[in-house]
Amino acid sequence: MNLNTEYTEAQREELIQRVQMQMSERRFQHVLGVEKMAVALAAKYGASEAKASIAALTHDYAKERPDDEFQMIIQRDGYDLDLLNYGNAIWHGLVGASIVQRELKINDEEILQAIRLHTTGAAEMTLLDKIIYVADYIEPGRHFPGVKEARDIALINLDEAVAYETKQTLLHLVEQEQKIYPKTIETYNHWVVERK
Ligand code: DGI
Ligand code: FE
Ligand code: FE
Repeated sequence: MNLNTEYTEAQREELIQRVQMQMSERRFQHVLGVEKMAVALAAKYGASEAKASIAALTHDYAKERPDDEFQMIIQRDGYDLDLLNYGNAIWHGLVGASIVQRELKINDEEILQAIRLHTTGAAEMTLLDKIIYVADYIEPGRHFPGVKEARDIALINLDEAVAYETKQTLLHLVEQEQKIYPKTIETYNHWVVERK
C-alpha cells in the first residue's frame, strides 16, 4: 500500500478482500464496523480518513493466526521475550502489525503503530492511535454494558473516551482474573489517573 499516491476505492476494495480472506465472517463484519466508526471519528477530530480506514481494516488482520506463528516471530525478530507469557489477545496487534507490514506491504509508521496499540493503548497515543483504540470498542456491532456510554463520550471528547474504555477494560480483566499486560496498566495510569 503506497500512501504517497491517493488511497483509491480500488485499493480499498482489494484491501477489504485480502482482510476478508484472513478471518471469519463475524470478525470481518466487526472490522467493517470499526472502519465505519474510525472514518467518522477521523472526520470529526481532523485525522486522515484514509489512514483511519487502512488501520481499521487491518487492525485484527493477524487475529486468527496460530499461537506458534506469533511465538516464532517474537523469538526471531527480537521482541521482549516476556511477551511469550501472554497470548493472542496481546500478540495479534503488537506482533500482528509486523505481519500486516510484511504481507500487505503497508509501511506507514502511523498506521502500523495504531495497529500495535489497538488492544492495550499506551501512555503516549497519537490522534490516529486513539481513533483506532476507541473505534474498536464502540463499533456498531459491539453489545455490552457501557457501550452506549462509550459511544456518547466519543462524540464529545476522544481523550475521555480513551479513559472510559481503559477503565472498563481493566475492570473487566480484573473481574475475569486475567493477566494484565504492563502496557495496559501504563495506559490506565496515564489516561485514567494522571490526566485528571
Ligand atoms: O480484537 P478485538 O476483540 O476486536 O479487541 P481488542 O484487540 O481490543 O481486545 C482483545 C482482547 O484483549 C479483549 O478481550 C480485551 C483483552 N485485553 C486487553 N488488554 C489486556 C487484555 N487481555 C489480557 N490478558 N491482558 C491485557 O492487558
Ligand atoms: Fe483486536
Ligand atoms: Fe478489533
